[in-house]
Amino acid sequence: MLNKISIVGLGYIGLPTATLFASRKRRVIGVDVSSRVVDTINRGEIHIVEPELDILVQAAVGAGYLRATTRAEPADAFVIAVPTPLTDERKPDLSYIDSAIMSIAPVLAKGNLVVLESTSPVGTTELLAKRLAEVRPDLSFPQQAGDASDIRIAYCPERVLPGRIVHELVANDRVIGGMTPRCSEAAVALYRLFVQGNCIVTQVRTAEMCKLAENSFRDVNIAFANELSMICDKQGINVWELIGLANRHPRVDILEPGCGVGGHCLAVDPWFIVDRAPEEAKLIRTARNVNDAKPNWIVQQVDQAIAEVSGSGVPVDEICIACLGITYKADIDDLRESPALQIAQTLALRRQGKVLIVEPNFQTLPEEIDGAAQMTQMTLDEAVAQAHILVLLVGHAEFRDVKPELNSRQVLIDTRGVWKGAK
Ligand code: SAJ
Repeated sequence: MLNKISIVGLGYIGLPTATLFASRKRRVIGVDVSSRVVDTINRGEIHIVEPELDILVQAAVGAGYLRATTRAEPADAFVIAVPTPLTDERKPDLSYIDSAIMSIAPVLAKGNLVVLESTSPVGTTELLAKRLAEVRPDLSFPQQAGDASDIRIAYCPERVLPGRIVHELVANDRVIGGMTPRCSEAAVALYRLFVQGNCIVTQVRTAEMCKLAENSFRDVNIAFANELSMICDKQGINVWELIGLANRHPRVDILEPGCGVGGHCLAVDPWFIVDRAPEEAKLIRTARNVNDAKPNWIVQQVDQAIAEVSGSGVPVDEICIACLGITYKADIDDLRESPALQIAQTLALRRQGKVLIVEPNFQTLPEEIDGAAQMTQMTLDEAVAQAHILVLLVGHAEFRDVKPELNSRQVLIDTRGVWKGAK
């Protein structure tokens, strides 16, 4: 029976997931530690930016299927979708999962299903089951009772792309890793309520590793492209032309170099594999280090451009640098772990007042990044008119098709190859 579903963690994944269960006319209790988030949702509004989500939340709350609260309540199924960040030592921080588990433990009842969605190191779901068994000795769990357990437990990662979350939650295949076959069955029944993709059953650890492998695969391939870009720069080769030619091979698909890897996924998840297999995860660790070193390499490129411009007679302290784009990837307004922002802030802190920001996805710069480093936001045309050096950091649509006319004394550093082919 899946009449009442509780989603613990109402962020980028939990809230869309809650609205999709609500759209299937299930009573959904959204649980979040933030009363601001809870109050926003109960007003039928949203606290994150994601296309279509505001309409879904308004409909779900308006129809009485979705209600948010800060305290867990009994339900037939619980989905844990809380953050799993890294500590400063690049270790997985599982404290949010532990808090979420402790919040639902008192309301668990025989026959309930608990699904962990948060991206987690391999073995986390079994730890979760162990913790629940410790605090609820009156209930039996899969590690003790196998298929006859009172509580069913599974791991089910999400693989949605920010900006397309609602569509991909419905359309993408889901990997379902139950701790026992009956745990998997229960989890498949839950996701079949809205998933139109395939629900593929596997072992719980395989499901945990699948998510990490997907993102590590992408991070390693981006690192290859970034390393290639630094090699080609040294050897006077246009890396964009090179990649275009190499990708004409029917079985080669080199990804795009950039100014680094941002977001709360690729920059984080591979470290979960490294943490559990430090000796074996050599390539995965190296790829992370290559991608994390790219922003500094871009700053060095800017330093070379400053020397070039000052050599043409412009006093160094008058040299103006325009950073085009500061979000973590194109056409979104998300700054999480953004290498472009890291570069802009590094330059601004070193060149007080001489760094311009062109960021079409923000009307005004968020205060947490504006005051400290004296960055001035303006339009692309204004920046082109004033800047001696233009650094294209993010391939926003606003930049992609129209390469601005630069004069012979201006220097362009295009870290995304956006204007390689523009007219
Ligand atoms: N990037 C490059 N070159 C590329 C592709 C990406 O430099 O060729 C950079 C982007 O600029 C960005 C970063 O990598 O800074 C990550 O971009 P992304 O396109 O991988 O997107 P994310 O991180 O928002 O989403 C990823 C997706 N994972 C995969 O594509 C394997 C998404 O499906 C996951 O659900 C998401 O991580 C997640 O939540 O884990």
